[in-house]
Amino acid sequence: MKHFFKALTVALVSLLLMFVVMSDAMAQQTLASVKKTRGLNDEDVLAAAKTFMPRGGRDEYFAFVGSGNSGTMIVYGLPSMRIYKYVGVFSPEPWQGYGFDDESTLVIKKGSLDNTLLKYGDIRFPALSETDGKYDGKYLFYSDGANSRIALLGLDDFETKQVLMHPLFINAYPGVAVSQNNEFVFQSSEYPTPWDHREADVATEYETKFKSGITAWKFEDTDDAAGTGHHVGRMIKEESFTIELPPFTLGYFDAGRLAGHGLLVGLASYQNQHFVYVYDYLKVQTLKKQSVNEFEVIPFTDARQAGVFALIPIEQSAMSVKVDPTSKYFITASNTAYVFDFEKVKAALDQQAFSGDVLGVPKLITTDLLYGQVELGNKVVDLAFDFRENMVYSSVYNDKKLVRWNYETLALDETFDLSFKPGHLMTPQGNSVEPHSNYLTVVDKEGLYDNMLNTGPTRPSYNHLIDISSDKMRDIYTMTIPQANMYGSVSVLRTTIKPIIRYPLGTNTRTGEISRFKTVAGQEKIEREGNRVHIFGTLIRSHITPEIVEVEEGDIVTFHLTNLERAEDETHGFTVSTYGVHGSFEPGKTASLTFTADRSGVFPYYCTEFCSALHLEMEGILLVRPKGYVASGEDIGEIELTQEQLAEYKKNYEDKIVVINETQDVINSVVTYLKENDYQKYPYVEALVVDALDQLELAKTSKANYERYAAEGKWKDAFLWAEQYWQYQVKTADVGLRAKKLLSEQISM
Ligand SMILES: [Cu+2]
Repeated sequence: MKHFFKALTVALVSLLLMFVVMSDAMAQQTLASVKKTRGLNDEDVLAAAKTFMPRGGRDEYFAFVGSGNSGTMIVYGLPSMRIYKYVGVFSPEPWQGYGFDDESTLVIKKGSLDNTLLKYGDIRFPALSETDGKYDGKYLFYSDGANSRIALLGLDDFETKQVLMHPLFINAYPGVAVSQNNEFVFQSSEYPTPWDHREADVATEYETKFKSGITAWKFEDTDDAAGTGHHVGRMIKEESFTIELPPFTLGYFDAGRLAGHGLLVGLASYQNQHFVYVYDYLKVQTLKKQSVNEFEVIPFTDARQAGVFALIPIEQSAMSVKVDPTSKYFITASNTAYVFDFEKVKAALDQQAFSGDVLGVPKLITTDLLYGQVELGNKVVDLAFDFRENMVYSSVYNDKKLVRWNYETLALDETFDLSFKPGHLMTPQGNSVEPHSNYLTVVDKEGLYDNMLNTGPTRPSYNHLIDISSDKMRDIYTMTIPQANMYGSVSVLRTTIKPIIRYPLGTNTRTGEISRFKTVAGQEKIEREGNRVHIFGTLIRSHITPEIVEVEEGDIVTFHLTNLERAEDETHGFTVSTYGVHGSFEPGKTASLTFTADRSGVFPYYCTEFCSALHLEMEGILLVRPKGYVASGEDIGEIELTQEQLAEYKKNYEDKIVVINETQDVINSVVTYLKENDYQKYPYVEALVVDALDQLELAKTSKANYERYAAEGKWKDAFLWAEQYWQYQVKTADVGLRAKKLLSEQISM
């Protein structure tokens, strides 16, 4: 500990010296001089100013993107384009312990065929949950094309809650769509195969045994019974159903909203013939279902007779098809963009106005349904909608340009030349009934830049931020997306998402329920039954309890750990050295780590998060005794301290008490200020104060302990508990000062 303070003093002194030397040079810097030295023009500086986040400013939007085959979700912010988090979805992610603790491992394994822990995915186009066609900020859905899985994430804590493997499809399209009140989450196959792992001959049985299909996963947003604010919705496999289709290759799809509710539109192709399909998923529910591999299926023959699925032939292949925010139209991303009239399509499908068929699927007459068409260029990739009346952006890959056009007047508005070939597009809230029109993100598939570091043969994906707030588009930022082959993003206003700060104590975060392994302070214990050992432990600055665990070689051991913290961002990690045992514990979380102690020896365990200045003291020892080991010698009992050691602990204790009193003065002055200025009137300030006082409440036990040990002359224990008490005080003071600053800002506004 002494070393720590000595090092701190040295560091502070050198920092001061450095400042004295540097401040002279820094004083001469001006905006003009920096522009000159770095070779920036006005346009560069303007772009930087548009994306820079000053203190106290938060990004306007959350954005989410699937990271291709790494199977994780990336959270970034607009307009700063800063990456905030990687979240494991289809593959394990060590930082948050996803696929490492028992609870999250179960989530991944449940979504596999044979209880294996799949380690990658293929995720491209996520969808946000909706209420009346507006993003509600509660859930996010992903499809894994490679392994035919679907996943659900809760946006209250940014954790994956559910992964399901498709019981029929061998391969899935790596995108999803939701109906306007999340009644269904849609997933389709991409490449045709026989279903359910059956065999068939490609040459002779392709048309009879190979299939495609579309699944409507029933989603239920169950009430949060515990009242924790935790979103506990789930997809219900038993109430989901699949429409069976002939062997079409299926592509991008989107769900109609408002007047278009009940129809799904998507891309289909067969032997170089291209189509937009329309699927009435409401009407299909009245048909009789068969059970295939314990999953409800509507046979194609029944679906055909009922006329619930039809094809609209298009002359060119398209990369996507999207429903406009008003649901009056759906538009293809193709060199000639086809704008279809939703009402006409609905009526034609209802009246079964068919003409011919492909593989038995009826065709509608394209010209009867077309509102209009617009020539956009060579290799159109994607579309994104704008809030301004009927505006849409298209990316034209080979022409290196973006085209803004009006899909009602069918007139081109503005073309923006790019320095790269553009891929997928996103406008904030763009795939909902209320898109915004300040930013557009454009994925860059080329990534050869003279202003980026060369990271070897594989480069990151690049995502450009285009300012579309005025008539003239401007490319204002290029972010690098590591660990990802990037496709589509979705983005929602920051204020729509309401993230939690802490879980109710003892929460199994994957189910939202209180874990039966929840352990509170003072209740820590080790239970043994035969070779099964359960450790019920707690984590809090700066202790892991218990500190010593003894087991025998061959025992099956589970650490059930609860993070007792209530403070903001006070996560603890836990790892047992060289044993491959690891977990992450957010405030209030309980998770379990099970392993077989198959190697004898001494294995330190410790906290892997830098959680406080005393973080390194969060440690303990796992002792794995060799099988049949019998302890020899006497129990030596507690080691006695020498008089000198005792005197040093007493001195340390007394010094700590001085610091504690000083810290208390700070807390008192803050509390006085807050009370005098009616902090309760400001909800965010009040939340901080509650957090701060919560810390002090937890500190009471530590105070009682150090006072008791001091009275008994046990100076080592007294010092350690005083240290613990001070940790709480510091956190209280820190949160209190933030509350004070915020309150003074609110008052002066
Ligand atoms: Cu820690």
